[in-house]
Formats: sequence, C-alpha cells, structure tokens
Amino acid sequence: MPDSTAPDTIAPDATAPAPQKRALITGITGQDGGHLAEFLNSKGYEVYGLIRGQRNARKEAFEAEFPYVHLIEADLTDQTSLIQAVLTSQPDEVYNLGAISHVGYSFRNPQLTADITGKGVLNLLEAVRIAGFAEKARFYQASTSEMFGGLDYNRPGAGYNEESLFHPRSPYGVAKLYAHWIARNYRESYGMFVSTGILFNHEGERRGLEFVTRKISNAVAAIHLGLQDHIELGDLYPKRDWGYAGDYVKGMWLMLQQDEPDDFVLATGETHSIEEFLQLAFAEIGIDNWKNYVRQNPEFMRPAEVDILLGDPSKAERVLGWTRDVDFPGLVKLMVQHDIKLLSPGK
Ligand code: NAP
Ligand code: F7E
Repeated sequence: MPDSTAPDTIAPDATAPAPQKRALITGITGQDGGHLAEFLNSKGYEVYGLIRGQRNARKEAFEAEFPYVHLIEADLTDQTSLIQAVLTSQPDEVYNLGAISHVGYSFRNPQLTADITGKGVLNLLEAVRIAGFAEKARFYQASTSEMFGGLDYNRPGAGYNEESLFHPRSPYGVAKLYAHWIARNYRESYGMFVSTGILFNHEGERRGLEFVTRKISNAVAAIHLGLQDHIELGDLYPKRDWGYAGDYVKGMWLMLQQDEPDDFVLATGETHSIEEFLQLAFAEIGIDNWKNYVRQNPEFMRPAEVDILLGDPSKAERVLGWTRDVDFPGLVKLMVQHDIKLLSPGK
C-alpha cells in the first residue's frame, strides 16, 4: 500500500552539495592536459580524458601520476570513438587540447596535422552534437598564436589581440586556423557554448622535450651533471611570448565559467629571444659563456619561421580576471631546476 501521507514530490535540499561537475579532456597526456587535470581535480571535478593508441607509451606513467582521471580510449580522427567518449563522460565541460602540436613536425606531416589538429575538432564538435550534449556541454578549443604568423605588417605595436589578422606560417598554424573558425562557426550556427583560447607559448616542467625551452633546460641540466657537453639548435633569433602552463590552464577554465562564450588571448605581454632563454638557463648553472656550448644544426630550422610573437592579454585580464604567477626568469629557473633534479643520480 502506498503511504497516503507521503508528499508527491521531494523538495530539493538547499544544504545538499552541488552535483560534481564532469570534464572531458582530449590531449590529457600532453603538457596542458596534465596541468588541467590537476587543476580541475583540485576544484572537485570528475575528470575524464582521452587516451589513444593500442599501447600508449604514456599511459602507465599517466595513471601513476593522475589516479583520479578516468581514461577513455578514443582518437580525434575516429568519430565513433568520440561519440562514445561523450556518452561515457556525460560532460559539463569539454576541453579540446588534443593535437599534433609541434610546428616542425607539421611541416613533415602536413596531412596528418590537417586530419588531427584541424578536422579532429570538427569530429569532436559533431560528437558533442550527435550525443545530445550541444546544449549541456561547454566547449573549449585550444587555438594558438601560431595563427598570427609573426609577420611585421601584421603586428600591432602592443601585441596581437583578439582582433588581429591571421597569417599562419606552417601546416600546424593553418590547421589550427580551420579549427578556430569551425569552433566559432558551431557557436554561431548552433548556439553552442564554444570559447576559444588563443594561447601564446606556455612552458614548464611538463613540456615535451621536442620544444625548444625544454630541450634547453634538459640539456643545461645534463651539461651541469656532466652527462652532455653541448646542445644543437636551429635558429636562435626568433622571439616568443613565453608563459607558464600552470597559469594558462586557469585561463581556459575561466573562459568556460563566463555567461557568454567568447575568444580570448592568453599571453604575458613580453617577448624574449631563444638567445635570452639560453643566457638565463646557463646562468642558472653558473655559466656565462653559453655560446661555447651551443651548435647550430639546420635540421632544426623550419621552411618558414615565425620571427616574433607578442600577445596582448588585456581582454582576458579585464573580463576573466586572469593573472599569472610565474614571470620569464622564474619560468627558466623552474625548468632548469626541475631537470637538474630529474637527471640527478638517485633522484
Ligand atoms: P602536447 O603536449 O603536444 O599534447 C598533445 C596531446 O594531443 C597529447 O596528449 C597527444 O596524445 C594528443 N593527441 C595527438 N594526436 C591525437 C589524436 N589523433 N587523438 C587524440 N589525441 C591526440 O600539447 P600541449 O602543449 O599540451 O598543448 C595543448 C593544446 O594547446 C594543443 O592543441 C596545442 O596545439 C595547443 N597550444 C599549445 C601551446 C603551447 O605553448 N603549449 C600554445 C597554443 C596552443 P598522445 O599522448 O597519444 O600523443
Ligand atoms: O619553437 C626555434 C623554432 O618548437 C620555438 C607549440 O606549443 O608554441 C609552440 O610552437 C622557436 C621556433 O615552439 C630549435 O624555430 C630553434 O622559432 O619550442 P618551439 P613553437 O614553434 O613556438 C605555439 C604557440 C604552439 O601553438 C605550438 O603548439 O624555437 N628553435 N632551435 C627550435 N625549436 C625546436 N623545437 N627545436 C630546436 O632545436
């Protein structure tokens, strides 16, 4: 017999904690994926991440460092796996960080770069729609300063902002520009909450060894410990607006907490050459004459170079309240000290 005194509906308990938010991250095994997983976990999110390949070399180490992340097998080039990933994770927020992200590699593998870095975004946006999450899930697209191209005529004195012209100079930059516009198109066409972060270079202890800053910090640490006697690099004159990855993932999250989706530049507003990075990195181990340890190798030069990148983060600072904790000397120090520790015997 039903209890006739029971109320028809149960009033919501105002004291109950808000339901745990769920985030799906592509590219979770990469630099930003690690920082973002850590950050979202600290905010109480249930974190899901895509892992690709039948035996991903990063899986074991990733699981040891991030035991709270639920890994889902999927690939940005495989639409079915992406739909399944959305259905499994039931996300409130989707962060699309997965990509071929190395500019030099993209010159050697331009079609693969187009498929993953470019069309992969379309596959993921469609997966969100097909799985029925177009209204529920907020979407972050990892756009890049490489879309600007660093050409003189295209550079406003105060740095690139959200209104600057695009002129990508690599297959990577071109693929990212497609990704940027298809993401914006889904916002405009379907009313999806899609925000893009146009991020300038950001580095740190999780940076891949194929990128110049980590290649340098790793080599400087190895030279300090007597494991290596020089480093081979390409061009040393290019300048980049280098920040710390841990600061930048907070900006990504802030973009998805706004009332409306939008596009935001994240940058430091400073630009430094590779030579300046080298000088500070070698100074960290007490070496002034760093040129004696550096050899140029054309293998590391690119068919077209982005000479200088400088960003203007004022919109993100004003609208998102985004701030940074690590400055350029602090970044170099953090990376070199981390690599000395990592390479030290019995660490
Ligand atoms: P990253 O360390 O190179 O990580 C890239 C990630 O993409 C890895 O987890 C990789 O997984 C994944 N991936 C590659 N191909 C995939 C595929 N077919 N399907 C699914 N996942 C795939 O890059 P990051 O520095 O963290 O950058 C994150 C995102 O921000 C990227 O989209 C990058 O282009 C963009 N971005 C980076 C910077 C920067 O300075 N770091 C600046 C602007 C924009 P595996 O482990 O399987 O290889
Ligand atoms: O090169 C020069 C190279 O590969 C920086 C990615 O995260 O940021 C990154 O792209 C500069 C270039 O980063 C070597 O020619 C000299 O001028 O560290 P990188 P990147 O190309 O700026 C943007 C914003 C992204 O979106 C990308 O995903 O350093 N350089 N010698 C060298 N670069 C490398 N990798 N290796 C060298 O030996």
